[in-house]
Amino acid sequence: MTRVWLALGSNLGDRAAYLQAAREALPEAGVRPLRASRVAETEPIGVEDQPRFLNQVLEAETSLEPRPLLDTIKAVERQLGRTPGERWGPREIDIDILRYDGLTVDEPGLHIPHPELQNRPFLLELLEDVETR
Ligand code: PH2
Ligand code: MG
Ligand code: MG
Repeated sequence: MTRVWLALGSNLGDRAAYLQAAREALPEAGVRPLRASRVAETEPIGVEDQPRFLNQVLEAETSLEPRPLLDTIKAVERQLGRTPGERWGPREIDIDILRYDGLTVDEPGLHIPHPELQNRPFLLELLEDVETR
């Protein structure tokens, strides 16, 4: 089992329900949440003209390797009804890998730790918050 940290984000529809649905769908997909941060409402970063996000960080364990984990969380996003949209644009549910154990991965489409981590202070705050749970 490996310890991973995931970011959940939603800024379309019933945002809290999408976060909850993600937390509930992950175990069946082989990703078991251990601790969840508080849910934060955050100003959109990147594309600014879009609704505010709800974001949350999960600490989880999984036996999936990084690439299968990525494929799995993408499948969960689709299962929950994520519709295709522009990069950094509005989305019903986004599930990103922030950290995978202490591993660094730089492959097409798969970058760990999450390359935007240092540019999104709320993610750093939520990573700290999850430690207090
Ligand atoms: N995700 C993005 C782009 N911008 N802004 C906030 N506040 N929260 C996000 O999760 C977010 C974002 C692309 O994944
Ligand atoms: Mg994202
Ligand atoms: Mg994503």
